[in-house]
Amino acid sequence: MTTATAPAPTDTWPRRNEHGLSDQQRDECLAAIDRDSFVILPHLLPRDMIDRANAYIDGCCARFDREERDHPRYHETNIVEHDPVFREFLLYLPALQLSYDVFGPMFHLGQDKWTRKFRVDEGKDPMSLTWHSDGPLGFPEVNGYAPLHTLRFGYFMSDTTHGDSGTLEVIRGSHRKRTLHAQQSIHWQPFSGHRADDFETDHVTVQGPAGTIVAFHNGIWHRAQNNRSDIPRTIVYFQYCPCMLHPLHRDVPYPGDLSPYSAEERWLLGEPREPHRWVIGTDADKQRMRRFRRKAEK
Ligand SMILES: O=C(O)CCC(=O)C(=O)O
Repeated sequence: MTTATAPAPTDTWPRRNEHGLSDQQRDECLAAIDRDSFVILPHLLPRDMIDRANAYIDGCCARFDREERDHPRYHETNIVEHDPVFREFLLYLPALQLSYDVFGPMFHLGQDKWTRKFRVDEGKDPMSLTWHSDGPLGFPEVNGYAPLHTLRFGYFMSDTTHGDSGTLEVIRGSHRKRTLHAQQSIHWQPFSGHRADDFETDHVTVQGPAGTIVAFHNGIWHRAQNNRSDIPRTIVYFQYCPCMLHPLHRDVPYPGDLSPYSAEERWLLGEPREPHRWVIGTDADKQRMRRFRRKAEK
């Protein structure tokens, strides 16, 4: 087993979330995802975003403890609306640059969630996850593996450089192996569980300080086990996908009032529109994410 470690915080620690990737860094990240199924971004998340997200999550966990004493599950989905800091995650420039690189202008938010795991020594923490891939379920493999249809960003809100933190583990390059739970042929069969496979070769434990950002392909085999340390392990996930794909937890078209949000946020959150504009898009639609193009295209 190997360990992938994030860069240590330095003077170049970005001060603002507008700290984007250069075109060369974008190329390097895409090449790493294509080769390894994941990449650790060259930037750490700004410290103040980590602090504000953790302050919000601390408050939630305290409330869950009060409300659900028996088996509290420390997680939430659809968090953009819960605290202004999550709007900054939604628009985090490096994530949107890479999403634009992969999907072009017609992508939107596929998932937004946080999870915190406290120490659990006995039994399985309901928030720990065994080996799986993010699909696609009910969609055939293409040439033996899963095409990229979601790009996921995991933002480490806690340090995971110590052992037994319950951090993310992955199988390097597994998006090029057989998909763990996709259809194996065009003949649909009901889901019968993940395939058992080789989870030792190219097994990588992703470690890093708070602020580490990992991006990965939906086809990657990954897991996160119990936290057996005294440091709560907290992660925020934001995932992007083509607009024609339905987000995992959110209602689309957006059912509420989008007037407080910017044009980019409204697009990512699934602003109501005519059906064909979810799939093909008009010229105006394709302008919405134009800010995230490469410098060379501008
Ligand atoms: O906690 C983690 O980092 C893993 C989460 C995960 O595997 C998932 O949400 O699919």
